[in-house]
Amino acid sequence: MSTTVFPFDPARTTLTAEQIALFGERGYHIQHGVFSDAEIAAINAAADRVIAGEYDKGQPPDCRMDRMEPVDLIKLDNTWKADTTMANAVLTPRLGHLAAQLIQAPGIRMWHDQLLDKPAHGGRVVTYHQDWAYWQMIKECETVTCWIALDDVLPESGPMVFLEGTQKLGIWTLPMGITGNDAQKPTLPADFKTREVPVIIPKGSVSFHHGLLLHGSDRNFSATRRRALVSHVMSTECTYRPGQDHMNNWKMQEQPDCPLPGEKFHGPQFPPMWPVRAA
Ligand SMILES: O=C(O)CCC(=O)C(=O)O
Repeated sequence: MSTTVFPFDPARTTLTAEQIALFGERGYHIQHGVFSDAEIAAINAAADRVIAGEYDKGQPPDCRMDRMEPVDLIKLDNTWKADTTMANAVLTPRLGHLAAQLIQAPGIRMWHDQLLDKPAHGGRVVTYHQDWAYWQMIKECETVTCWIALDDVLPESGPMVFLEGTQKLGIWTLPMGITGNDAQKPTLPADFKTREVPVIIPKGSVSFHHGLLLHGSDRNFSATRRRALVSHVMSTECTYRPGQDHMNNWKMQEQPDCPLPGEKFHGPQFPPMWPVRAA
């Protein structure tokens, strides 16, 4: 079993002022060619190993939701703990550098990752939601979701759909169940101008969205899998606010170096991604 490293060249992940301003307006940014085809093949091989229960780091991901019959969505959380190639991919400074520029943060830490595998002719609806609504234990909404396409995303393969600009509405709705059958759109203020933007991107591209942007996705109607590796990240300035339950709350309590209420997130549950530390 080999592990893959992802070399970093800041020139390839430096954004223009216009791209950063557009993220502020629209709530999302698409960066093409972040990972090469060979790198995506290596990530997919690692993802299949983790799904099969092979962990080169000697421990499982924090959470597995892939044991239902029929399997309609494979969802694993914190695969970075289980596999070195997965860790190298979701923690790469390529993502950290891009996310830091988009939310103008001095540094970026991992919040958690997710491997999402929607099977062909299947998969679930992901109800429209805002990520930060589920992450109220992060006091400041300085979060970005970096969604790495592991397959070419087609209009019929259940792409994410963004409701452009909705990050400006603040906290909106919290669906009761995030996955299921409910594709219903939230009712927005009548005078609020938005449009639906399906994220149709080739594998290796990465879609970035703000923690308050409303988004969801449909089932996969295509004949191929729709896989994504998602790196949910936050500013290094973000602080812990107890209250809402989340996998990360109980996982971080298992570590000796765990943030106390009001402290900045730190410790092994939240690895730093940016800036790059000297070796
Ligand atoms: O991949 C999907 O269909 C939804 C993913 C999502 O909601 C997210 O990564 O925030």
